[in-house]
Amino acid sequence: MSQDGSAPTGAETDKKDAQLAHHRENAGEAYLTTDQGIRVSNTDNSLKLGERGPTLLEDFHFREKITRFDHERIPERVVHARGSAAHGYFQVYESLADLTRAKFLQDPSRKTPVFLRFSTVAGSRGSADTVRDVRGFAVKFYTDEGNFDLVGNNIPVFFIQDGIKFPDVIHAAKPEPDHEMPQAGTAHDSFWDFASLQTETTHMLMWAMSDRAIPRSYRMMEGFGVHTFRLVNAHGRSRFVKFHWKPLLGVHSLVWDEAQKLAGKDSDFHRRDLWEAIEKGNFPEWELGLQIVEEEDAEKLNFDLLDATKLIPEELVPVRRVGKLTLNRNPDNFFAETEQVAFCVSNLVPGIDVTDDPLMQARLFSYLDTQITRLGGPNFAQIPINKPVAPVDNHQQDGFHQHRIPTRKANYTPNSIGGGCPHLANLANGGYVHYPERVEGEKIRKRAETFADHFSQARLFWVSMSAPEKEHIVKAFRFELGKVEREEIRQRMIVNLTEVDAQLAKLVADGIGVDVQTALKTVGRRPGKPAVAGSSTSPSLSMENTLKTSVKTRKVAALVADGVSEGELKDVKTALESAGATVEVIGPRLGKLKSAEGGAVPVTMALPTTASVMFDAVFIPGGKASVEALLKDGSAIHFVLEAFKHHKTVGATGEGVDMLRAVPFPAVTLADAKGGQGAVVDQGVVTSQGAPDLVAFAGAFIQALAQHRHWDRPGAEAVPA
Ligand code: HDE
Repeated sequence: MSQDGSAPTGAETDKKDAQLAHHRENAGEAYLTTDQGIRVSNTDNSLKLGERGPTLLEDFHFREKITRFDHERIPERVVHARGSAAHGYFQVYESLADLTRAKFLQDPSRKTPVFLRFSTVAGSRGSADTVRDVRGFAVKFYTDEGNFDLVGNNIPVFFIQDGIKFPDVIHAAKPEPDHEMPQAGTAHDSFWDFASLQTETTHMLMWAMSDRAIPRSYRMMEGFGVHTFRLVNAHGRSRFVKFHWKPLLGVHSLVWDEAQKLAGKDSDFHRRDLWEAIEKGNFPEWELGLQIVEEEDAEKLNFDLLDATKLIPEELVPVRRVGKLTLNRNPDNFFAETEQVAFCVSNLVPGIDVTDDPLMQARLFSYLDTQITRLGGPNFAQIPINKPVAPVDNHQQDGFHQHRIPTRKANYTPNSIGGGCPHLANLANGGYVHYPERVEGEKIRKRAETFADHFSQARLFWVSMSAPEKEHIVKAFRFELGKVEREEIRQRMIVNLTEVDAQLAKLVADGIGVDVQTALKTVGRRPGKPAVAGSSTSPSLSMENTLKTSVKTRKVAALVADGVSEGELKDVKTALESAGATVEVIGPRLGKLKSAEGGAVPVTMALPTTASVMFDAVFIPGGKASVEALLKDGSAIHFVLEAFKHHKTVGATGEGVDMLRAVPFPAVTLADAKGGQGAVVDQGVVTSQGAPDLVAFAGAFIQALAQHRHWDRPGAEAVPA
């Protein structure tokens, strides 16, 4: 039994699945019927008056079929419309009873079922995955005490401090109201107009312009609860907490040029990546992290814990890793599960409570409210994916799509007719009792003074970045602001950036036709806020310091043609696959190629259907004829150059190295043409020529691939691909 004695240990992971099983339908061999169960004899021709005559109104099958089709769509989410989700489970490492009375955080043997939906924010349902945007990271825990939803993002802070500004920031970010452009991106006037006027956005803008906003994969993103929550233990002791999700594959990103190309080449890039990883059994994992702040220590911080534009540096309050979430099952049906799932910040279980963060307070209202429209009425908690595994019993009734048939005679509290049922639960019986925080004050529309600093943490972020990360941020600002037509908006943004860092402002200004001094004069420096000094850093903010130890689930393209060296291909492929990477053999067409050894090499992807942006690395095995054929194919040459441009690992063995030598490949030291032992590695380009040393090559290639990207590659910029 688990600690609360309510359920057998370890069995909880199946509870949600078992519940969903009741709703799954696949009758197999069966007759086609109408919604009323009447067997249909013909679904290809409507009922007409004569073969060429008009369709008859009495054709109930035709009318039902068309009517149902007409009503297939529901409103998409007003934000976070584009998303992908998966099922899994969460398990705590050790009891957190000292911190919280939430049962699912107390029993290490308990596997709590979860459903996790990732999303972009601004784009509509059909928009591209790889746009520059914040990513949603929403987790629903189906606990025995009811649903707990941790509705977070992949960025630990938010654009605004008070939820009343949410419609403004979203209206500004979404496509403009007259022409609905641009789709899913913020590189337009209205967003930067708002951002430049609302300086509290600055910290989040730094994150949004960083590589965090173009993740390599949902599986390689951090997640954050953003707000300060409370954990309350059985003695009623409350502590502040920030929630983190740490991906076990590390935090990695795309390159902006790559992200833009992917939006066309594979607009489902992240969705496909998640789906395929789970189908292959490469289950994504995150550790849940907690930053705990004792109530009495909150005052000691130099920012307000209730301000969602601030984070707690991990160097100040370390993240304690307390459990692991694993995604292990794709949904059966996108609409029924991923589209209909409804997360809500106010879905809380005993032991987890909220704070007075004014952003959070607005969210406590908004989610349920929006879902009443989106899901067609107030009964959406009965939709299978939303249904708790904990028993539900109350006097809420009626409304659209009521599925339950209540048989109680008394539908009110208190009652005697129904034996007083259902009963109220006190603390001991698992009742949710709000933390009795003491508050007093005047009713007032005012931002707290403690929320006034808009730049210190933006600066902390900037100074904590590595040189390549800084360069990417500058380029992202130049790209976004470069698309802003109104000069005064660009000027205002530059003035704001001077408050973050003078060098940052100058570098961005130089790229967008703004002179910093003129901008300062025209706009007038904001009163009371001189440029923030200070150079303390928070290394945990930099993706440079993430895990770079594994090549698990990394995708490698092996470029081949007829005459490829089967031995080189096979040995390297086997080595990569045993290290956990995936290798696609990419040839000029599907089918089988003839190898140099005379064997048949199956092609898994045809070159015209793919592109280097869909891979983490490229490998060119030897085989004279194969390399000669590749050198005659512009798209093969482009493939290799583009991978180099995007700082990816490029490898070649035997005559494969000749390809790198023959194309306008930037100055990189390659293996000696005369051949020799071992592998040569320069800027992430791995080569072994002549009779290649495949063991040394594979080892070096794997090591290079684990680095994710080779940012220190001076020639990359010069590649025209
Ligand atoms: Fe949301 N947000 N949000 N948000 N949010 C919604 O709820 C809202 C905010 C987040 O995969 C909506 O069901 C307000 C912060 C995610 O289904 C809506 C404010 C964070 C998702 C809503 C915020 C988030 C949503 C739209 C400012 C990170 C997608 C559809 C006070 C901590 C969940 C829906 C999914 C969705 C309101 C700010 C995360 C309109 C008013 C901060 C991941 O209710």
